[in-house]
Amino acid sequence: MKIALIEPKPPINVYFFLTHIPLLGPLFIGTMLKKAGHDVRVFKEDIVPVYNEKTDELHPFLKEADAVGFTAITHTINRAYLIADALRRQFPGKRVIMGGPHPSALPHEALEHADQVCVREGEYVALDMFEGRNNDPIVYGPRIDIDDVPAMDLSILQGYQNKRKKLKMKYAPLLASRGCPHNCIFCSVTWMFGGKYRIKDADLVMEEVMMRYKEGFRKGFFYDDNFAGKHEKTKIFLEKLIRADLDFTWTSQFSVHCAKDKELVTLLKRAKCQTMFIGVESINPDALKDMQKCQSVNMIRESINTLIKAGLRVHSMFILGADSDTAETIEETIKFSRSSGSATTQFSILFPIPGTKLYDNMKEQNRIYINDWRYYDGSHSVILPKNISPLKLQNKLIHGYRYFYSRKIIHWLASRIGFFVWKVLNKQYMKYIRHFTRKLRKEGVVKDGVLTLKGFRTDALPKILPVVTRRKLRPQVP
Ligand code: B12
Repeated sequence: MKIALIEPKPPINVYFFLTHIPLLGPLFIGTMLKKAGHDVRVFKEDIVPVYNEKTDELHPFLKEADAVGFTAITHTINRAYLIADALRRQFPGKRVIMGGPHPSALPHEALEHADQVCVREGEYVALDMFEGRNNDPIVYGPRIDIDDVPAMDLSILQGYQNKRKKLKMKYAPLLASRGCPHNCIFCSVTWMFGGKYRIKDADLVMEEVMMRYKEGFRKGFFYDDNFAGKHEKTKIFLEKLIRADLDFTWTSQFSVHCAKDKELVTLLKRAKCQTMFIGVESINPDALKDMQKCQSVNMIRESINTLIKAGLRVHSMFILGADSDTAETIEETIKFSRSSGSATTQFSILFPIPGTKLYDNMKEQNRIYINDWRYYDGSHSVILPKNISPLKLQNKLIHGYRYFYSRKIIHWLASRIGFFVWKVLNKQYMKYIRHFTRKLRKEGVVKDGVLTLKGFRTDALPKILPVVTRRKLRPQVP
């Protein structure tokens, strides 16, 4: 069979510098389908576009394919639906299968654009779905044994090498674990992969690192949500990596807890871990509690210090706009981002990912005021924050980046250009939240910068942002 697997491009890409990092779902599933004898091609739309909506033209391989699979997060799901609809319109009867975080959380929504939806992990069910042995509309993927997953075959990823066989992707995609023992209210990982942390056999991970190294990669990105979830097992892998003595630096995500283990920190440095992505989220203790982060402000401060002293680069990630956040606490968090000594930083506005506790809470409290999935990327305010107006929160995000990246001229320039482009692309959105905030203030929903949500009906708000007019924008306040 000819099978195309697609990762749609995001609508507004603020992560342009990381766009060549593919989601691994299509690569894992594609590798298994290829091993079963199918002609599989993975299209990451940032690298190879598959659909031109102006001409309604699909990529030739999609026209020939017997089945087309999509992976999508919430931010990219609208594009997945657009391409799937075009496919089904032009080629009725072509099998369309969806999977990934968003279809897993809202399978019935995805089924309006696909024949089948895979909920959660796909490795054990994808072959039966594509080969037509399992025709259930919603297929629930069981938790897999992570050692069963073969090393990714990158040759199926279209355009990852250019014509001179040079790598277009800078970072080798790698994965050493699945699942996360924590359950932060904004994150869908524990819901998707479970609270039991599964770590891959160190020899298998090492084999994959060597494979990528031989392909020419000199940098790697471990997609793990918590690279050192089981310290002792992680140490076994790190020792193997140190013994191999490769010219290979790498990056991954860690929790602040890892810094308590000095031996682990030393091994990370010796194994050429370069940048550690740390989920700091906030230095407002109440906001940490709101988000169910099991970490204290002291722990955050000490951990970052330890890691920097050990010579590791820290990329700290913050979330602004938890219920206990005010303009003042957000400002403190922003100030901390710089004083912490982090090399780079990332600010996100708290937003409700379908499938998470936060999403359920916000729906129940009727606080979602933008339903258009394209804005669910952490750079837009889509829920009513409690102690700050939406506009102020949005401006804090922009201010945070400007503040952090104002020390080096090159960073200063990049952040100014970045936000200029962002603002141009988001002109309508900014107009909307400006108007919306004014309206909230006028109606008394915002008093002295604080929201009083009693009696406020967000369901009266327009569903699709770009087509709203000022007249239609008015929220109804009884
Ligand atoms: C690497 C990564 C990134 C990379 C870029 C990846 C990319 N190309 O988009 C970077 C760092 C740039 C990034 C950025 C962002 N990310 Co991110 N990221 C991840 C991370 C850590 C790994 C993704 C991955 O490959 N996972 C491993 C694979 C195996 O899992 P999987 O994709 O779910 O696939 C399995 C199943 O879903 C299923 N499946 C998947 N596709 C298909 C298709 C078919 C046909 C079938 C049958 C099955 C199937 O089978 C697969 C194997 O079991 C995940 C967390 C996670 N652990 O998944 C977050 C995650 C995907 N990111 C997330 C988010 C929100 C973002 C951002 C919006 C940033 C933010 N502010 O938080 C941006 C947006 C990026 C963009 N595309 O515009 C959320 C998405 C949730 C959602 N519903 O939207 C996740 C889940 C983390 C979370 N907090 O919950 N991210």
